[in-house]
Amino acid sequence: MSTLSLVEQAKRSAAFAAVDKHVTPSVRVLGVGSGSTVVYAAERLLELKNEGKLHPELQCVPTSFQSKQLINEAGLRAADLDDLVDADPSSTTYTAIDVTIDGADEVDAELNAIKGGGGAHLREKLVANASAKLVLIADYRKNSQVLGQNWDKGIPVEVSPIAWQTIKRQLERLVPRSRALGVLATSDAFELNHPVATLRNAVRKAGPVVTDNGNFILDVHVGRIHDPVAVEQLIKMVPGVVEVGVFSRMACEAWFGNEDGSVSMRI
Ligand code: ABF
Repeated sequence: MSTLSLVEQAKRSAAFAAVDKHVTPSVRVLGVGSGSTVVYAAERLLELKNEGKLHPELQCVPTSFQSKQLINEAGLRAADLDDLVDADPSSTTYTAIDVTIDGADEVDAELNAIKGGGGAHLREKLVANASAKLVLIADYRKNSQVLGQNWDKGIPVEVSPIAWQTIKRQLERLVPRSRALGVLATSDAFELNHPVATLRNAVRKAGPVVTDNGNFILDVHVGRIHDPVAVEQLIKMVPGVVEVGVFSRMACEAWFGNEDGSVSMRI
């Protein structure tokens, strides 16, 4: 009988199913995401490694310090994205990674995702964008029809600390700012005409969370997101925004562990 809670068992089921399907002996470069669900993916990778079922030259690209730690603990070889991208100068593709497996805070019916609850979405998006396939893994709490339906902590937005309050103000006036710029900014893209942006503070220490890259995180509450592509672009356009935790049209598949122990896959 599993001693894991329902949620943890769901994470584990989704992670194992996705790794078993995608990390075959032919995969030479694997992106490894961040978060607690990916911990189970790393557990399965170690099992497959011990069973001799991974490519002998498998290289793993981390998306955070935590991710690098998971790769090391699984006895796998970590690789830097920039070293891989120039490995074959004659290559005509921009994808250096065969497949990336990563978690998510929420996934909608079209596989758009909110990511960055852990503050690693800049490297996660760089790795995802350099991947031929992005496969998301999550428990049933992340399985939504529309973004914002279940995730109530806002869109993680990594911003430069040098003018974070100016950036905050502009993010809270996305609609009027976009109209002033003549940019198609329908508030139909999201629910709130005036989003609320909150500086993510460190839980124990006083003061803001500082990302691996030395930036701050603003969590931007826009309500339900009906047009993830537009929302991602509108936020990314604000000067000083480094990266947005909306991953629109990037994932090719999502695996959800369900409350009843089953696993669902969305393509
Ligand atoms: C990372 O892990 C982040 O993009 C995302 O916010 C988080 C999901 O965490 P968990 O797997 O612990 O729910 O993928």
